[in-house]
Order: sequence, then structure tokens, then C-alpha cells
Amino acid sequence: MALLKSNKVLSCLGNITPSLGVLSARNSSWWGGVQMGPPDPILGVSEAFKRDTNPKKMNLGVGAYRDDQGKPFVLSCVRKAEALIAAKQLDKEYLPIGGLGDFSKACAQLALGADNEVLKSGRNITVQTISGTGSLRIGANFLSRFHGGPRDVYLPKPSWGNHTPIFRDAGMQLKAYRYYDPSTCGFDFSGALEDISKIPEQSVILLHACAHNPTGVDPRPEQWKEISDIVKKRNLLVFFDMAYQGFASGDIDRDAWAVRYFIEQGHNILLSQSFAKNMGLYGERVGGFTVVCKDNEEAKRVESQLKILIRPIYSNPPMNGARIATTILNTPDLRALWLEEVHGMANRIIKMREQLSAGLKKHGSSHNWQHVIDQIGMFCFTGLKPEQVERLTKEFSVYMTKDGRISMAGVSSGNVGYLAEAIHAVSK
Ligand code: KET
Repeated sequence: MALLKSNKVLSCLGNITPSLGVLSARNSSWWGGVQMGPPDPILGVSEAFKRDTNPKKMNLGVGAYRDDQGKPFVLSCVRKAEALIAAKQLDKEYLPIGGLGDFSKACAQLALGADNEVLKSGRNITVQTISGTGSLRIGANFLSRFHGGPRDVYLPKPSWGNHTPIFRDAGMQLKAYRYYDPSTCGFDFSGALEDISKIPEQSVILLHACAHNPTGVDPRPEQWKEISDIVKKRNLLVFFDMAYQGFASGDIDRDAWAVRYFIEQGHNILLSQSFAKNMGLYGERVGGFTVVCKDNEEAKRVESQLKILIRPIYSNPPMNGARIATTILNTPDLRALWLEEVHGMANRIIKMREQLSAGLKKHGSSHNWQHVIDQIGMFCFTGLKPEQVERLTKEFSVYMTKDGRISMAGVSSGNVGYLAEAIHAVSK
């Protein structure tokens, strides 16, 4: 009886037409002024790729490593570290604001070298961050709040597309220095030196530590030395972005050379690190942010402010990826396996560069594609024009960023021939 009654009540309520007041509240809009924004220049490419039904489609947009079957690649050292961690049945308590202490230590050692004077004297502060992007943003926020010099950040031209919004959203102003010379598809050394020598003192300069994105062009050691001299003369604050340690040469230490050289030369740098690429931990979001300070006392003060900055943004970072990276870095067998695997990934990309260039020749391309081989790291800055990129996508389902960058990490023995044919077709 009671059930019947309540059912009746419910059906009654269902028949009630909402009053005008309710209707208008529902139909009125808070967000009428919000305009449709454009898709992200890099991650938007992956979205478009997913919608394409062509079985030959290739995603050469985002810099994410694929194996030679074109499949996402989880490193064996990662699988093994995960098994070790699972067996420990660890808790899921909050990490400290600055993240897992063992991770931060291992992360700084990896970049600076374990015997670096900076680490021995404790004049660095390294915090665990939400991958490289989170690290850059924490750094940008820190600059915005505490850097006494000009609010200008000088980026290489071109730079990773996300650098601009990261610093801009943190309240910094973006400027640029010449970096890439389209006529040689190489480093514009004299242009860079000339521009850097005119940067107002105490400004911030962003340098890609290795495997420059998107150009794949790095300064040589003797060029880095001159850059360091000029940067010192201008008294600039250096922010290194190291998202590809190991991907340039296949050797972790060689790829950290510029960072270590600058520190040796007395630059108290800021450093962003990412383990997305070199450990394949993309979605785990593992990174580090380091400030090299004058001394340990300064490092302590900076640390206190980094914590104050991080706490209201995300409170503290996630633990899983940091545990994986720490286990790999601190377990000798796994670390050795990791170094081998990094080498393997870098080598596979080099092979693809050679095959792509050979394929273009085979198809009779009359252009000089030497830069496909010469450029390093994950990307090739092809020099293709936006119209050619558009044709590659429309006619061949080859997805890449509009600036002509292709992620070589997405090329495999199975599709390199098709890519060469497609590039030749739109560039002949
Ligand atoms: N710095 C550089 C130079 C960089 O290329 C990336 C990622 C990052 C930092 C940050 O990566 P994270 O996953 O936050 O650690 N670049 C690739 C992915 C992306 O755009 O998000 C890319 O250029 O394809």
C-alpha cells in the first residue's frame, strides 16, 4: 500500500511542468561569452588522427616513442620496476609537497652527475613535478613571483609550442632569439650569438639542453662554450629545459653535457627534467624542477617558497611514476637495462632517419634531405610548408604539426616507405 502511494506521488511529480523560473534558470547561460578555442597545435593532431579511418594513417604529431611495429612502447625496466614495487605492497599516503625525496635526489644526480659539487654542497633544491610541463610551469611561477630582473623570457626561435603559454600564463613576457637557419636547416650560430648579446641584463633565457624541439638541431660543445660566455657577460638567468636526456646521443651523460658545463662555468641555473620520453613514462607524469643556488642556506629559502607555490596548485605530486623512476635509477640492474633501452630507442630513430632519406632518394626526390639524417632526437624539422603538410594529412593520412615537424619516433620499418612516397608526392 505504502509503495503504491509513493509511486502515485512520483508519477504525479513527473507530470508537473517546471515553473517558468526553473526553465529560465536552466536555459540562461553563464558561458555565452566563451568563444570556441582552437585545438592544441600538438595534442590536437592526435585527436584528428584518432578520427581518421584510413588503415595506412600515421601519427607523427606528438613526440611519443613507438616500437618498430608502431606500437606504444613500455620499457622492460619499467615493467620490472613495477613488479618490484607491487611486491612491496607500499602504502598510498600523500607524498610531501616537494614529492618523493629519493626521487628528487636521483633526478638531480642524473642531470648533474652524482659527483657534482652542487649536490655535494647541497646548494640545489630539486622538487618532483608533474612531468616536464609541470616543472616548467612551477619554474615560470617562481620567476614571476621572485625574479627581480626583467619579466622577459627569451625563447629560441622556434621553440616547443607549449613554452609560450606556460610562461605567458605565469605572467612572464615572451621574447625570442634566433636559433634555426632555414637556409641550412641547421643552427644559426652567429644569429643566436648576436641576438643573445643584445638581451637586457638579468633577463631569463631558455635553452633546450639537448635534442632541440622542434628543430632537432643542437649547438656543438664549442658553440655551447661561446653561448655560455655571452650569457655570462649579459648576466642572464638560464633556464634549461631537458625533456630528452638520452634521446639525442643515446647516452645520458653526453646529453647532459651542456647543463653540466654551464654549472661548471658558474651559472646558477634553473632546470626542468622530464621522464616522459627517456623512460617512456608519458602518462605517469614524472619530472623534476631544480634551482641551483648560491649556497645551502639560499637553497633552503627557495625550497620553502617552492612549497608555498606548489601547495595551492596541486598540493603534492602523484607517487606511482616517481616510484618507478626511482626504482630504475637506484637499482643497478634496472639502471643498466634502462641505459641499454634508451640507447636502443635512440638508435631505432637514427635508422628511421636513414631509411626515410634513402626512400626519398629512391622515389627520385631532387631535394637535399641531408638534414633528415643530421638532425637529432625525436623530431625532424622537414622544411615542408603548411600547404604541403595539409596535403600529407588530407591525401595520405600522415598527421604532423603544421610547422613541418615530424616525430621520427612514430616512423617504423613498416611505414617508412609509405612516408617517403607521401613526402615526395607533396614536395616534387
Ligand atoms: N619540454 C619540451 C622541449 C618538450 O618537447 C616537451 C614535450 C616537454 C617539455 C614536456 O613534456 P612532459 O610530457 O610534460 O614531460 N613535448 C611533446 C609532447 C607535448 O607537446 O606535450 C611534443 O612536443 O610532442
